[in-house]
Amino acid sequence: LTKANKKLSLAFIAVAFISLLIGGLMGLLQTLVRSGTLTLPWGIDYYQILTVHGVILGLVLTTYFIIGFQYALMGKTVGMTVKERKIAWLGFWVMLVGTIMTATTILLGKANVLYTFYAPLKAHPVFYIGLALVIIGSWFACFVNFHQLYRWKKAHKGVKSPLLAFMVVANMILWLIATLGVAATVLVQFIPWSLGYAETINVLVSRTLFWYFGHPLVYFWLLPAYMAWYAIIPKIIGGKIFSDSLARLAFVLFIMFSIPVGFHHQLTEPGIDPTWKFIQVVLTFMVIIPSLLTAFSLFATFEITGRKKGFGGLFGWFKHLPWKDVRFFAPMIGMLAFIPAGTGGIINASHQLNAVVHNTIWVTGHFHLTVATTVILTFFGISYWLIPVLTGRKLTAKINRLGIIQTIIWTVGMFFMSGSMHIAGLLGAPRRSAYSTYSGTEQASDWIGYQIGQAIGGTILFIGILLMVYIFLNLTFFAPKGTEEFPIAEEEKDAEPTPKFLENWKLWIGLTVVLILFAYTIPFMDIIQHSPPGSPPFDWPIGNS
Ligand code: HAS
Repeated sequence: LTKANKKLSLAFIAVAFISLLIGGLMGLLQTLVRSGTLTLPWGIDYYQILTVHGVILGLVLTTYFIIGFQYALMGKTVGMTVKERKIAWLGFWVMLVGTIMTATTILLGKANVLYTFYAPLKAHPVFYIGLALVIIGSWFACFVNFHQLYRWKKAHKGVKSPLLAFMVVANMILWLIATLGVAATVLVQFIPWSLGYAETINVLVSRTLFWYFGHPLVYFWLLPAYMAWYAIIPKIIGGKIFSDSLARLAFVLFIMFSIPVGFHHQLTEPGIDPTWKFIQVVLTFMVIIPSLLTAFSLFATFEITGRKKGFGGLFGWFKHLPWKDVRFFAPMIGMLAFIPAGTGGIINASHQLNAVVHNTIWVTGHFHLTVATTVILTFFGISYWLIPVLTGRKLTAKINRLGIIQTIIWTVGMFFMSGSMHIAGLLGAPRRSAYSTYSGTEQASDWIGYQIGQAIGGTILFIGILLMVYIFLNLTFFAPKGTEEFPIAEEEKDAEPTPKFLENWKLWIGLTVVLILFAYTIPFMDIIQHSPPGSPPFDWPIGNS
């Protein structure tokens, strides 16, 4: 990696860690408010801090970390030209201006609309314009990454692309196609409506376009973690990539199946034909397959590596894993958490069970296990080697130890917080509500103990955040100078060659478009046809309806 490339990745990752601190503080405040322990001062609204929390952690932290990490992977595997880097910086600044605009409106209390910004909740237009800029800025990263691989392929005709570069491009294709939905609703519906050019907004169209984006969004978060699991963790444990083809296949399946499934967030939504909900639920079960392939592949890597090192017996290989190396330990806890987290996802996707958990705090528990444990612990695991690589410093034994402690704190905090959320959700506690006794109803009194459990977990997690920010500052400014390894695993020597068709992007993008058209065209036409009078899909300029 060149010095200039390192600076670029570090800029993105620094924004992610600043977001972690701000967003984490808001999370702590929320759990305290919900448990009845704290009343917010100075007229600050509960939904204001909840919006900061969701937007800054769910959208800002993730996007910046992912883009920074992916630039590092691309720079390392296929290089980056000066021109590509300039465009990448331009994207960074566009995103940053957008982020500041959005954050300012939320902090001023002009956008208490949560990270899903469901209509008819309305924010200040600057909130939506800022969001649009963040998305447009991220497209710069897409095109830079596409160009990097294209340039490399041109110079290496007929050669298989490096696995990590393939994975980055797959993730950015997914992102580009998915963000078209949210860009459409923001640009065509929300901005004109919030500016007063449109009198009304078609709620169902906006929610459908949001979830067309909202579900692949979660795989955009997950896939960088999978990049580390497939191609970096094997190197850290002293092994090889189990199967290059299987890894590529998993990523291709994510491109195809992560998008046409948005209705599983809208199963209780009136106005969508049940047949199409059923079809999208079936497709949701298809998107579970690449995760099961991943679980299989990881177990195989762990077992083969252990056995090669001479650890026999049924589970003897388990002992060889470098439990004391935080670069392995943190992502490993993330993987373990993904077993209950993914199971929860399967429960959510099952139509009848969804009726029990939808809009309860169970769902919040689900995504704190998925994105806030599996994904974030893997991102922390990546940070322990990536930040030293970017800053030319060393991960010391002391920071390694602190990292292990940080991981344990996170696990304990999340166990209490997410565990309480899951149980309270099953007892009917709604998500997204401040403290209330619900006029003293008996059912609500059952939730209180779990809300206190969430506050305890939230407090422990905040300590974890402070520790992680300290580790970030240490690795950026204070750790001793030196060189840290950029761990990229190789394939097994006797591996079967990867079939060429896996790199046929036109095929995968074509199939994805077909699936999207299949899953969305008829229901979308239905939605528009049955829109209530006075609520056309796009009601502008005023008076058009
Ligand atoms: Fe989800 C709601 C369904 C995965 C995030 N999800 C959400 C929301 C978020 C989110 C943020 O169908 C809330 C949105 C909102 O605000 O309303 N989700 C699924 C399904 C999966 C799934 C089927 N979700 C994720 C991931 C997320 C995420 C990943 C973030 C990163 N989710 C839903 C549904 C809803 C939902 C409904 C809507 C609920 C409602 O009604 O509102 C699947 O992708 C899960 C598949 C995963 C597995 C696990 C495989 C296990 C692996 C680990 C192996 C471990 C090893 C370690 C090898 C089947 C890969 C072993 C080591 C040893 C030492 C033993």
